[in-house]
Amino acid sequence: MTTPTSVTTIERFILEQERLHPEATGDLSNLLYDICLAAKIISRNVRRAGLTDILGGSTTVNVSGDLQQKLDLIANETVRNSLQFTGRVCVLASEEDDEPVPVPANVPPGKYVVLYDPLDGSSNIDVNVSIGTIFAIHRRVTTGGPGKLADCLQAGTKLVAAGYILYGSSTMLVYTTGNGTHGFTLDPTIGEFLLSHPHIRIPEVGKYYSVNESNWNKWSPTTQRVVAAFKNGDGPLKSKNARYIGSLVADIHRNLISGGIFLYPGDTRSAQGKLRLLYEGAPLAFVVEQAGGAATDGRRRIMDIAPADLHQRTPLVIGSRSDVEFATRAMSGEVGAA
Ligand code: FDP
Repeated sequence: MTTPTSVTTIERFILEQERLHPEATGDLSNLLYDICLAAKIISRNVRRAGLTDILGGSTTVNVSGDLQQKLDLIANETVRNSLQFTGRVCVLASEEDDEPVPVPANVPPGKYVVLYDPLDGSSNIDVNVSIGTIFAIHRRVTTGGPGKLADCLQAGTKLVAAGYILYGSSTMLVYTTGNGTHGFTLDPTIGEFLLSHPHIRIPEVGKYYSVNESNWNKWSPTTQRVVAAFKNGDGPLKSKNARYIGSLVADIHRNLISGGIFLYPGDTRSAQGKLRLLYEGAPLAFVVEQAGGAATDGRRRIMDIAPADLHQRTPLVIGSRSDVEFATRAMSGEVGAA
């Protein structure tokens, strides 16, 4: 752990993890460093956002219908430019782009595929509330030439690594390669991510429930009963405190550390809810499961869902295992929630 003369940088940690896999070529380690670089650049821009002319909505609307803000566009390009020239990746897919972006023709396509949400929680940018970047790494499944859509359309169970960067009161990078979930805090004085939260374990039962309750009238009676149970208690289930930032990475991170359940269910506007399976649901499910939590769409484990579409949405129920199991049992009709 960290002492005044010894710190565990993310580089040292990634290298130690790599040594557990003698067959590793180092490409994944280097890809994770590339992501760290993008994280530091985005973090710098976020920290200076009020000072430079990068706040405010731009005129474009992304494929999911959200107003893209300038910082979203900058973050999108920052991740792409940090990853596409190294020969480690064959294709990138971003929540902000309509189609997958193969690496440039003059770059040898690598064996990894990266899907990312460059700046999640964009409605919070202008008001100085925490936002985040989410990333998901798969191994390529097609052969020859640039990466293709099929490389991107893989279930969460195939993920090699996933994580997020939270631009909060400090900047944190939290990730998993399937060997636990680990958190690093950016020390701005030395420009390094330092291991601050090794082996994160989410409490089995959470103290928070996080949901946009203004959607209450748009929910099914079952969803209403589940949320009411978290709010008021239900038999052995104790009532919880509400916390909802409306910035997914921040909501997930708080619940990961303190324990809680986050829900973005389907409603009368969208049966599949709002969040995207490939850029949000699956990578966050991997992180939370590796910390001992759970994630479902109200019926199925998120990690098991085979995607059919790059930008497909999914209802999301994620967090402390016991709470997710309660909600999922109720939503899949096995037991009543109230
Ligand atoms: P935003 O629209 O601000 O980009 O996926 C996008 C997201 O934020 C998530 O970060 C957040 O959890 C959710 O949408 C908030 O949606 P509501 O405003 O409908 O609650």
